[in-house]
Amino acid sequence: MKAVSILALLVVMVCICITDSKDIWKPPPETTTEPPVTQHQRSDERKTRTAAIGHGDPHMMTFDAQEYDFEGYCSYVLVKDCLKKSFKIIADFRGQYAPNKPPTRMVAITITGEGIPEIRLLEDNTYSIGGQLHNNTRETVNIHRDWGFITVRGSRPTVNLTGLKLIVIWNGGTHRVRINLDNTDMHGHVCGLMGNADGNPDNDYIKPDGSIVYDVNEFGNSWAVPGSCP
Ligand SMILES: *[C@@H]1O[C@H](CO)[C@@H](O)[C@H](O)[C@H]1NC(C)=O
Ligand SMILES: *[C@@H]1O[C@H](CO)[C@@H](O)[C@H](O)[C@H]1NC(C)=O
Ligand SMILES: [Ca+2]
Repeated sequence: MKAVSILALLVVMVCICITDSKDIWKPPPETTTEPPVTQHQRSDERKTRTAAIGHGDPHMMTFDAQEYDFEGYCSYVLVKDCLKKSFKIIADFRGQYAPNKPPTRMVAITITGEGIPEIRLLEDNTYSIGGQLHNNTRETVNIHRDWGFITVRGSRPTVNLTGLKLIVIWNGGTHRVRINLDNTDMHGHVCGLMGNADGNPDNDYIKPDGSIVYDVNEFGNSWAVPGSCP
């Protein structure tokens, strides 16, 4: 009789112990499983996030989502192929009331590339290809051979450079440019005000000489096109 109750008590105690140990064995909040999840998310973002945006007086967001304001008055390299130099996108920054007085904003975009005639997107949303102005055109215009085409959507010219997998959407009215770089081979090999598109926002302030700086004005000024300042 006594032996049975002791056995029963033991069984109950063992059960409590197992239940307790299960409760205690919840992983603590900061375990080693968390950092890999974050890294995984970041590499997913690298694959999907390919857009850089500049708008207003100018607020910039790089391909890697680094945000900053840069009040310049010259023309600046927004993005270019740093490796093979296959293309370059330049923005003209100008003061609203005087060429070199605040507030400043982007007033024109110039796209150049190997074998591509120069494309200019202007403040009134007209554009030119190789110097030929297209004013108030609604139809899709092909860019020389099969480099791509320009369509006007809701008055905003959209440049689709199909070979380079590069899309530039411009709205002169809001001084807004959006650049989509869908060519993953280019990621990490571009440079300019929109950063290097390698997935890391912390290394985007890279000057043309390859050095990383922390001062936005030093970074911005380093990308001025020589001779373009008013
Ligand atoms: C486009 O045409 C409008 C009038 O139709 C004119 O006011 C404007 O200046 C033209 N744009 C350019 C860049 O020539
Ligand atoms: C750009 O052109 C390519 C090829 O025609 C097409 O697949 C893609 O959807 C276009 N992108 C945009 C944003 O128009
Ligand atoms: Ca980066």
